[in-house]
Formats: sequence, structure tokens, C-alpha cells
Amino acid sequence: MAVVSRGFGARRREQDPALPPGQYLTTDFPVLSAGPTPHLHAGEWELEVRTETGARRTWSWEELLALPQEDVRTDIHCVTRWSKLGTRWRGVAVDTLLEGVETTAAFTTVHCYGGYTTNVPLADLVDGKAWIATEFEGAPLPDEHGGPARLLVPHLYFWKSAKWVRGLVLTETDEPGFWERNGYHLYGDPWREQRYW
Ligand SMILES: Nc1nc2c(c(=O)[nH]1)N[C@H]1C(S)=C(S)[C@@H](COP(=O)(O)O)O[C@H]1N2
Ligand SMILES: [Mo]
Repeated sequence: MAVVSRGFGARRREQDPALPPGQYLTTDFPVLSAGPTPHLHAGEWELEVRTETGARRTWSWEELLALPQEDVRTDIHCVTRWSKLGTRWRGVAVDTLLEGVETTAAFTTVHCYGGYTTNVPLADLVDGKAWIATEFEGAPLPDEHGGPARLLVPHLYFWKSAKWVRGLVLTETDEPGFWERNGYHLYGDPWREQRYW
């Protein structure tokens, strides 16, 4: 009987302490989308933050780019078990968008062009933990990876990093999004393997 061996090198890499349990390293960048890729023009693009009281703020593409931009280097982990280490992004911290926004909400529903949604506790989007990313590896974010802008919340499984982000709606209760209604975990911590529930 032949035994399929992944080789000593592969096994050693999978013991990398930066890899959460059950993940393997990949060097390519798989595309995972539940529907067709929207092709959005900067002129029609808008980002919205809406609070539980209905108060709204919006940013055009130019307004988003006029905000302070941050360079982020981070590992990302997909629930389908691939991880990438040391990916480089550039974008606006969610903290910057929320400056001066008054809310007592504890959760957010992230809405996307194309209809995808995902839920994230507000605490997981603030204090330098999440960005609206517009660049990947020094180039504009490709359409299939969420261009012109996606949420980046790298400490949770990557389905929370909503592509083609359109808005953050602050909510008082935790409302499951697209994958969460279809069996994915409400929170999605890769270090606790919160894949499905
Ligand atoms: N709008 C939108 N965002 C999305 C998805 C999607 O289908 N639509 N898929 C999610 C899932 S399941 C993953 S793993 C990542 C994949 O991002 P990538 O295609 O850039 O690798 O995007 C997440 N964000
Ligand atoms: Mo995913």
C-alpha cells in the first residue's frame, strides 16, 4: 500500500507556531466567493456606517482615500484550512471611521455590494484590529479579492473579512450573516477552531 507522504518539509511547516490548529500554509491566494464578482467603479462606490439609532455617515472613494492610511502586515486563516503568513495590506482603520460615532451597540453586521453579510462584535473591529483595505501586496486590491475595498479582520477566520464592503451597521444584538446562517460559527476564532456550529 502506498502511503501518501506530504514530506518532512511540509510537515515541519505545518508545525509553525503561527499556524492555528488544523490549518496548512499556502503561498497562492485562493479566491472564495459565494456569488459573482461585482465590478465596482470608484465613482459609484460609497461606504456607510449606520448606528442603532439610524444615524448615518458615508464616505466616497476620494473621501476614504483622504483618511489616514495604515500599512498592515498580518497572517490570514480561511476556514477551508489554508493560511497565509505575513500578508501585506494598506487601508483605513475601522477606528478612524468610528471617530465621533456615538453608539452603545455591541455588534455589527457588515454589508457588501452583491448582498453578502457577516456579523462581527464591535469590539473585534476597534483598537487596531480591523481595516477597510484597499491595497494588497502594494497594488490596488483586485476585484476578485474584494476591490475596491474589503474589510480585513485578520484575527478571525477569513469569511469575516467581507469583500466589496458597502457598510457597517451597528446592532444591539448579534445577527448571523450569510455563512453564519448556513452553519458557520457566530464568532470564528481560528485559534479555538470555531469553524462550524
Ligand atoms: N462579499 C463577500 N465577501 C467574502 C466572501 C464572499 O463570498 N462575498 N467570502 C468570504 C470567504 S468564505 C473567504 S474565505 C474570504 C476569501 O477571500 P479571498 O477570495 O480574497 O481569498 O472572503 C470572505 N469574504
Ligand atoms: Mo472561507
